[in-house]
Amino acid sequence: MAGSTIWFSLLLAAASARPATALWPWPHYIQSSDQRYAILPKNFDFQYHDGSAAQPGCSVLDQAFQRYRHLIFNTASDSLTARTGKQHMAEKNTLIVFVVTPGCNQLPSLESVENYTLTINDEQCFLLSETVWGALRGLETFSQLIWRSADGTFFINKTDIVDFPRFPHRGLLLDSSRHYLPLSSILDTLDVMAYNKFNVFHWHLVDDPSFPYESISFPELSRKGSYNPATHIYTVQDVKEVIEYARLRGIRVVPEFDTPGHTLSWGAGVPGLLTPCYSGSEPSGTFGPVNPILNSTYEFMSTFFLEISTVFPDFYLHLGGDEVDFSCWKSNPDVQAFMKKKGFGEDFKQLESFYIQKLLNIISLYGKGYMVWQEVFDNKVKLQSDTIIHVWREETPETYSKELELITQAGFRVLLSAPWYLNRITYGPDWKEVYLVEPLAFDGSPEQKARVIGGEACMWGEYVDNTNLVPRLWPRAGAIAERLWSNHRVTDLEFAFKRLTKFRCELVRRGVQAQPLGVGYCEQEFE
Ligand code: CP6
Repeated sequence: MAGSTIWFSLLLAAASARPATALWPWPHYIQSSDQRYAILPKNFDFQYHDGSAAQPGCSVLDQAFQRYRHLIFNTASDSLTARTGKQHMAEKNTLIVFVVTPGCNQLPSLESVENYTLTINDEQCFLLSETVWGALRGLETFSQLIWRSADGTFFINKTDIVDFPRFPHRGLLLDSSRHYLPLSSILDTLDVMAYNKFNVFHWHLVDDPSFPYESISFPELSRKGSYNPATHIYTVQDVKEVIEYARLRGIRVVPEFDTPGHTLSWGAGVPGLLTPCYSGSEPSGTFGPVNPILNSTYEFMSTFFLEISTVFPDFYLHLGGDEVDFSCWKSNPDVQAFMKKKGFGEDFKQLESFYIQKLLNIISLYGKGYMVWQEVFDNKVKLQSDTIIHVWREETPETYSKELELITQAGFRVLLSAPWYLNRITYGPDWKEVYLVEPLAFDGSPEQKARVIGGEACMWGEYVDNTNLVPRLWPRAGAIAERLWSNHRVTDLEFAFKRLTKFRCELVRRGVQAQPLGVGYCEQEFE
């Protein structure tokens, strides 16, 4: 009895000498040992290997080195000169970075390779990657490997990591229409996305309640459609700032301009764009979806999306296409006459398809790819083969799995969001449910499974603004980030809980107001 108690205490002592490796998301291959190396902040440096394709002047990595130096060493309270006495200790004071292919000034894309290896041993402290994007992922992992002993010394253990993403599209949707989100909170979110290895910012910019995007071609859209055209808008300059800030963190920006539904806010700035609804034989004064029967609608869309195609450099635009309410179209006699002429009968899905078809043809002319919500597929719109279908309808795991099966069977690539609504909250550890989602748990061939390119965590904005965005996002979005990055076998809830709890404390240390996962406290206390 006494013997086992002593043994247990020894175990604890050994464990406290080195905190268990707590990475988030968990890497694909890792081997680490108790062999440790001290790091002296004032001597520490990142360096490009002589043979690296990226060299000083590479904006993506030069700036990442500065950010990570700050994140790792700039702890709030104490100085960086905590100890310099024990010089006999093995030290690691340079991380050598080797990038194989150039591309510092490019944008990340769906095809970007994000693999990296980290090697920390007696001989070297080395980060190797194919691309600068992989180097960014490796730098984040490196920053999470460093820990501090009780006397404040920084350490890193002997470690080998080989890592790469499971899915190439790991997104987060923010909704800046239901509530305007200040530019600074979008930029802050991009920082935390990078800590979680998310790589796509899906910007649901506009919707029914407000149109905050300041268009160059149609300035009336935000002048009439934003909550406040002086303060609650994003100028093209703001958008460019978001895109560059994201690029420097290896994050793509995919804007969504959702039509023909969810467009009430477009109406004030573009007279004639929306369908007038009727009550009986008279216009009721209210408006429905975009009017699909007028040439002027398509002329507007051509000009508007030409602008969007140039302002947003990503290959993909998200064109929406969800939740179109047919009642207004039904009420309108001109729409009824158009339906008759086209032979659509009473099938308004055909009218919706007619609109989407024409819109997609316009976008294709601009050399862009597109993503659409699942209804566009469900309604049998003819789609370019590189279209990405976004599964959002919640219902049950059975229904979204069936949807994944059907979409991949038809040969399309697909993104999953249905189980991943962060705007929904419940009392208790609700990260577990989103964590345990398995995107490939549907019936289908290996070729079908390969068409699942990833997923997105969604933060719809009806009940979310700048006051509650951050704690509602983090660390819960992290659970989805790990599902999209790590091996499918990384599903142990106890292991995840320990690491996510520590990662959440690390987020707090980095200045993110991430909410707690449960009862407890953070080792490095905060104000
Ligand atoms: N806004 C838009 C939304 C939603 C969608 N589109 C939505 C509705 C209900 C849930 C989740 C999302 N708020 N434009 C659907 C994609 Cl539960």
